[in-house]
Amino acid sequence: VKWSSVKSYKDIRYEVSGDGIAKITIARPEVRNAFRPQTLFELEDAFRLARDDISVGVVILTGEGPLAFCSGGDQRIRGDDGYIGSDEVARHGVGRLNVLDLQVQIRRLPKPVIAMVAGYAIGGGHVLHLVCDLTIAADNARFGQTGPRVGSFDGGYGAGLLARTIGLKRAKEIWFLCRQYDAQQAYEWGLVNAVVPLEKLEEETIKWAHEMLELSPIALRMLKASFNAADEGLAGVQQLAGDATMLFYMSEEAQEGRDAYVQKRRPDFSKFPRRP
Ligand code: 2NE
Repeated sequence: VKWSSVKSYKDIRYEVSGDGIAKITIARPEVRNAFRPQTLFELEDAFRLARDDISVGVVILTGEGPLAFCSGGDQRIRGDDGYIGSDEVARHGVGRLNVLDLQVQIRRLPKPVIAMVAGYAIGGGHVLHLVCDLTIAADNARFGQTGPRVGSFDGGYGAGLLARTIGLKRAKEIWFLCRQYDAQQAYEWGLVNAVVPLEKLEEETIKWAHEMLELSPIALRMLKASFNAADEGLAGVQQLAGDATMLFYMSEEAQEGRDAYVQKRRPDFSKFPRRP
């Protein structure tokens, strides 16, 4: 695949393949791709572009270099109330935990998101791969949470979704002991979908993306929303109901309602069956 850059950022790269794949790369390898508020604002922007681009069907989230996917929040700029940005968008000196907004955005994005993990997926970086729909890991990948060691925790998706993914006992082990686990262990636990040699990581991830690109976009969209719905409560119902509205808008029956309003006449729904 020959990637083309769509927009330039400071902390990330956003590229597209030209055949339906968007790739978003966290590019702070000097800190194992730890994120700061700026990184997260940029990631949110790139995911928004990927969502709005109707030629994009699958999004890959990854980290630069073979050493890390992401090592979580940048501890060097962690203030007393969150992570403090120094750049234009976030220089108010107020701490943020805006990775939580990104997690919601990835879950909500109506296209499959694949985490492509080489090296460490640790702390908030581990939760980022967790909220992606699929994870393809290189054989050098290492997974774990560090919260209780560095004075932090993610009790949202970080705890609850982890427990749903690999079971309560294992999720508690990961959080309570702060150990690291290799790719094979993660595979055996169902935390990742496949483990491949590092040099084959992108090739294999693209293969998975291409397989999904051959399938119905609306069926994939509905499945993603359905898998998430129960865990999201009313927000999950809202997303599914929104998709139902979208599909209804595409029907003659809904269009009759719109046309009647615009033409200032009574709608005639008589030809539409009361389905059993
Ligand atoms: C990721 C890990 C295991 C890598 O170890 P290693 O030995 O390969 O590299 P090293 O030497 O530790 O790291 C290389 C450089 O990257 C920096 C290091 O400080 C080091 O810098 P220099 O000494 O070269 O100057 N670096 C790595 N991770 C960083 C980070 N997160 N923040 C700032 N600098 C970082 C190892 O580096 C590691 O364990 N890193 C820390 C992982 C961690 O605890 N992350 C935060 C968890 S809390 C969180 O993410 C969070 C949350 O819980 C809730 C909401 C939001 C965020």
